[in-house]
Amino acid sequence: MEKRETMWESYRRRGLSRRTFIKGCVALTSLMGLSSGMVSKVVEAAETKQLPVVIWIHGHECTGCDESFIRSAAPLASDLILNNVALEYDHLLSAGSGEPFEEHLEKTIQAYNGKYILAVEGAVATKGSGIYCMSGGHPFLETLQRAAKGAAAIIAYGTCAVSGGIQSAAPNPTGSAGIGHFIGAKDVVNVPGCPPIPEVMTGVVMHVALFGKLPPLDSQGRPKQFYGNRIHDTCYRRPFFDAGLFADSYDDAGSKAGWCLYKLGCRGPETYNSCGNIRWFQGMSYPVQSGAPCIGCANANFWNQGPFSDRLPKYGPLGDIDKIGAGLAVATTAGVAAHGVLSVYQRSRRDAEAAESDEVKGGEDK
Ligand code: FSX
Ligand code: SF4
Ligand code: F3S
Repeated sequence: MEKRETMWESYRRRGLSRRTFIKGCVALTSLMGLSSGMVSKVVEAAETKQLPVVIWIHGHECTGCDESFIRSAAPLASDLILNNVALEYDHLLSAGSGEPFEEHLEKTIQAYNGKYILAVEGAVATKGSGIYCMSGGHPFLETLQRAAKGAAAIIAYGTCAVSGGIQSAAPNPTGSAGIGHFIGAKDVVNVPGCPPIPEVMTGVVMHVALFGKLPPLDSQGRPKQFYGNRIHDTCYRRPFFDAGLFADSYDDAGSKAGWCLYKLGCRGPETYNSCGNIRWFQGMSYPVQSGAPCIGCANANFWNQGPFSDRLPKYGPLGDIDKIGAGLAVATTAGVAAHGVLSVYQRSRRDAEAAESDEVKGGEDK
C-alpha cells in the first residue's frame, strides 16, 4: 500500500505557508463544532495522519446530496476532495467511468481493506432483485455490502441513505429502505436532510478523516454538533410563535411581516438540523427565512407526512394553536417585553397593519 501524504504535506506541496495551514486548521476546528481548545489536536492530526481514502457510492437518489456537497464553502468542496482526503471513487465526481472505473473500486476496496471511509448517498432498492437501482452492472445492494465490509467508518449522507427518503415514499414500489438495514453491525454516522447542509457534510467527513473515529452521536446516530437543536430552537421567527402571531396564508399581512409559519405546516418544532445556525449558500438563507415552512426534510418518512401545508396536529404542551392563539398572544406579551423583544413584535405588528391597510386600499382603488 503506497504511503499517502498528510494534509500538511499537501499544503507544502502546493507552496502554501504554515500560516495558511494553521488558518485552515482553525476553520476546520470550528466547522467540526469543536472548541478552540481543540485546534492543537486538529493541527497535530493534520500534520501526522495520512489523507484518508474515501469511497463514495450512490444508490437510489436524486444526486441532490452531491449537488449540495459541491457547494460547501468552508472548506471548499474542491479543497476537500483534492487536498484533504484521497477520494478514490465517486459515481458523480470521478472523471473515470466504465469497466476500468469499476475495477478501480475493487482494487481500492482490497488495497485499503479496513482503512477507508465509505460515504453512501441514496437508498437501497430491494424489489425486483434490486433491478431498480443498478451500480456498475450490479444491484446497488451488492455494491453497498461489498464496500461496507472493509470500511473503517460509514457515513450515510441524506435522508434516503439514512431512512429511505422519497425513494421509500408510499406506496414504495421499489421496496426502498435506508442502508442501515443491510450492512450488519457496522457503525454508521447518519447525516439526514434532503439534501444535508454542505458544510455539515464536509464537517462530518473531516472529523472522521482527522480523528479516525466517529463524532459524538445522538440516539439516532446523528452527529450531535449538527443535529442537537430543532429548527424551532434557532428560528428567528420564534418570538412570533411565542407571542401567538402566525401567518394564515402565504400572502397575508402576517406572512409579509415575517410571523411564524406554524399554521402553514412548519415542521420546525419536530425537526433536528442546523439550518437556523449554518443556513445555506454560505449562510445566505434557509427555507424558513425564504418564507417557506420547514417540511422536515431531515426526518424519517417525511414524504409520507404530507401534505406539507397541513400543520402539525399539535405541538407539545401548547396543544391546538387554534384554541389558544388569542390567549397565548396576550399572555406572552409580558414575557416578550421582559426579554427585550417587544420592539420586534411591535414593529412587526405595525408592518402587518400597514400591509393590511395597503391591501385594503389597493382593493378600493380597483
Ligand atoms: Fe435523497 Fe440524496 Fe434528497 Fe436527493 O443523494 S436525501 S432525494 S436531495 O440526492 O439521496
Ligand atoms: Fe420558526 Fe417554524 Fe418554529 Fe414558527 S414553527 S418558530 S416558523 S421553526
Ligand atoms: Fe430541511 Fe427544514 Fe432545513 S425543510 S433544509 S430541515 S429548514
